Parts: sequence; C-alpha cells; structure tokens
Amino acid sequence: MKPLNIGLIGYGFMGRTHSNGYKRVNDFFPELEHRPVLKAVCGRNAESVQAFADQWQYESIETDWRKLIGRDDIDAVDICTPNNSHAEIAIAAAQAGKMILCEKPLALNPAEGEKMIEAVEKAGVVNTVWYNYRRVPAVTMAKQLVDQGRLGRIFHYRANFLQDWTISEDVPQGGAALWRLDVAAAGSGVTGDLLAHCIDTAIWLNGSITNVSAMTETFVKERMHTETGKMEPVGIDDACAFLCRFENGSLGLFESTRYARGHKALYTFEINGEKGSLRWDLHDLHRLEWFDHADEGRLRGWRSIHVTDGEHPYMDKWWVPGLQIGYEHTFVHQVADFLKGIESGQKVHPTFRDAQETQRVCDAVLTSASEKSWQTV
Ligand code: SOE
Repeated sequence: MKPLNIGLIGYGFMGRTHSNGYKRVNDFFPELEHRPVLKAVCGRNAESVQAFADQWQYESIETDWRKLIGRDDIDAVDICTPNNSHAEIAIAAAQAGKMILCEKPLALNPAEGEKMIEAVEKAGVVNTVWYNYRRVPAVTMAKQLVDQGRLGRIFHYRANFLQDWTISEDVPQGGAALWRLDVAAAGSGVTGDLLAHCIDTAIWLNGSITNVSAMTETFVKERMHTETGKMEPVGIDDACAFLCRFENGSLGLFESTRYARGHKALYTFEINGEKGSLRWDLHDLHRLEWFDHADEGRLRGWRSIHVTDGEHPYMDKWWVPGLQIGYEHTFVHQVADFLKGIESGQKVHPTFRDAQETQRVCDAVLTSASEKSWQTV
C-alpha cells in the first residue's frame, strides 16, 4: 500500500473527526491503494498539541504551520483552523505542492476563495472541502433519486439548521473554543457555519441558486471577548433566514439559528417535485423519507426508508442490513472518496471551485440582509 502522509493543522472538534476518518478508512475500504499516515499535527500550544498527537497517534508535532507545510514528508495538508486562516494556509500549501483538504466554509469571503482557487489550480494540486453531509448515505441516495429524475420538475427546496447553544448572554466570544462567535475569526455566524452546509447540499441536489432575499439578527449584541477580557460588540449573525430562486425555476426557503431552544443540530431538508417528494433529518440520519405520487392512490403515503442495505450508497462497506451508521462515518467516506480521486485522477467534490459557489451564495445572503434587498448571486 502506498502511504499518504497527512499533516493536520488545528486539532479541535474537526481535527478529531478527520483523524478518525484517516484511521478507519482502510479497515472498511480495503480496495484502496493508499493508506493515510498520521505524520504530523500542528497547533500553537506544544503541550496540548503533543497530548492530541499522543491520543490519536500522530508521529510528530509542529507549532508553526509554515514548518509543517515545508516538510518533505507531508503529502496532504488538512486545514482545521478557524476560517480566517484557511486562505493563507491553503495558498502556501498549494505553492508547496501539497494536496489540500480544507474545513468548511472555504474562506471568509469570495475574494479569498478566488485566490485559493487560483493557487490550487495553478499548482495543479488535488483539493477538497469537508462538506461532510453529502456523504451521509441517505443524502447520497437523495442525490441518486433526484438525478434519476424520480421527482420530476422540482418546485420547492426547504432547509433548516437549528441549534440552541448561544442563547445565554454569558457565553463569551473568541478563543480556541468559541471563535465561531467572533466575526474576525469566523467571518459570519450561522450563515457561514450552518447555512453553508444547507447551501452546499442544496446546490448539489438542486443546482445553482441565482437570487436571494435574506434577513439576519444578532440577539445578543455584546459578549465578553476571551482574548481581550472586555465586553465587545458581537459582529456575527445569530440567526438568518432567506428566500431564493434556483436556476431550475424552483423556490427555496432556508433558516438557521443558534436560538431554537431544544434543537442541538437539527439539519433538515425537503424537496417537492411534480412526481414525488424527499425529506431528510440529521437527527434520524439513516432514514430517507420518500413520497411517490406514482403509488396506487389508496396506498399513497410517505415511506421511511431505512438506508442500511448493501445496495444503499456506502452501506456495503459497513455492517449487515438493518444496522445503521452515524455522523463520524461521513468523514470516513470523504477520506475514501479523496483517496479514490487520487487513484483515478478524478476530482474530489466538492472542490475549492465547487465550495466557492456556496461562498458566493453566503455573501449574497449577508449583503441582502444588510441592504434589505434582493441580491443576484
Ligand atoms: C457548529 O456547532 C457545528 O459544529 C458546525 O461548525 C459544523 O460544521 C456542523 O456540522 C455541526 O455544528
């Protein structure tokens, strides 16, 4: 087997999900010719990065990402840092000829995204962005049904991503754990963090979004900043809702918030077509709900398909029919598809260029909310 040496930059929640993907992939995808090797992990605090390396069995550590990128024994750089460092790291990694796996969202804004695309395409390096929900088997199956034309003409696409973890005014902003609340590090709030997932899936399933009309709200206006120790204005959107039009003529409705008491990570989408409808819910991620208008009238109704059979996407790799898999497996699938892409010379979607389309929609959404007008993407 050919080793593929991974250099991970950043080792928070996402660093763990990706590391787990690298470690499991060959156990379940034995046909792969490459084996990811956890070569080095990088973070600024030597003691904590060493503790992470020990726990996950990384061979070495770095405390300066430029050193990691400069190493000859690193083949692929995995960027798991806050959003405001994605561009700088990705551009340097591309210039050093490394393959790149970048956490979502691609960048802080489309201008940064454009420079990242230019860098990877000029260097000709393999690149992908971790929009992991595409690789939930039930979501991949939704894609198959749409592509087979089973829904017919699509009229409506609706998605939500609801959480409730920032309701308390005492939650600070900034720092390693809470950079998502700090606009300088995150670029935006729920739009770039949560709606970006919904938009990525929507574009994948239903094509390009052309126009948007959005509203955002920041419910808690000031929070203590972990780095300055002072109360600072909150610059992110706590909640965002938008209407849109897709290129195929269908209408979209999206909502995301961190203030939906009782919801922890309720990502749902529903698609309504002329011949049928589809519905999916992250809290029940192994099920795809399907309504087929072609069914005999008196038996017509929503079917809840338990996506766990060998003929379902990715499921022949796991257990026996009826036994489900979960969130962490989406990352294993993404690593498997990444390695397959290297082996076949095919692009690994979403590429930086694909993810830039999501970035442009997010940008149009935020502009629409601040200017209170429809925006063309
Ligand atoms: C935020 O809470 C978050 O962890 C996102 O950053 C992830 O992308 C999402 O998948 C789950 O929620």
